[in-house]
Amino acid sequence: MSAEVTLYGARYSVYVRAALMALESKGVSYDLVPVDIFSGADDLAAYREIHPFGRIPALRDGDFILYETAAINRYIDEGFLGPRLQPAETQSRARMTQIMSMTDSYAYRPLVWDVYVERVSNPQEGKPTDEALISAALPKARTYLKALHYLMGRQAFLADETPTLADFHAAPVFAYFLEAAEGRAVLAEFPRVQNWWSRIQATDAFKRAHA
Ligand SMILES: N[C@@H](CCC(=O)N[C@@H](CS)C(=O)NCC(=O)O)C(=O)O
Repeated sequence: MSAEVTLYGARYSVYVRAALMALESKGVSYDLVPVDIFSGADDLAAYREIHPFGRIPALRDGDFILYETAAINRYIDEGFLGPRLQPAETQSRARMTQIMSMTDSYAYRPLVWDVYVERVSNPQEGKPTDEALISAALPKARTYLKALHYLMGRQAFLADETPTLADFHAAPVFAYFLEAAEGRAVLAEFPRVQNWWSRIQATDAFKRAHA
């Protein structure tokens, strides 16, 4: 039986992982077509026919092509059977969108590129670490986690009592950030966020997307 949708991308990407978490949560069958955006290969020109900005992921459902992870994940939730991945209540749904946007705008670059890549990935690849980038990123990371602490309040997940698209946006960013000792130290300052991390990490969707 053929898969319901095609996802283009690579499993190392936080945004691909966010889409995989949505697909896995919903139980949608998919083919993951490998696109290694950092390979520098000439054949990426063909991928730009699908995603003109050359980022991953992109989704194909029949003739319908969609890029931008927030749009992809809303489509997966609204277009397929399975558990609801967006809060029913208007204000919670607005919080979900807010947290997704905050993660894109204020967390992805400092937590993944400035902390994880500089502290963990560059040394593994024999590249130098820019300590100034890490130092500048940590206050930004603290601001993000502090905001999550207040916005999630006493809920089990970031925008509701069950996982939503907000959790799928944030969790892959945390997975990289927490590979760095500095990331783990920042998380320890925010016990509510730390408890959320334990819960989201334990979900099958997280495990399958990060396998
Ligand atoms: N706004 C895009 C961001 C996707 C994105 O930046 N993906 C990264 C991988 S995690 C990428 O493709 N980077 C390639 C590049 O920066 O050239 C989305 O929401 O899908």
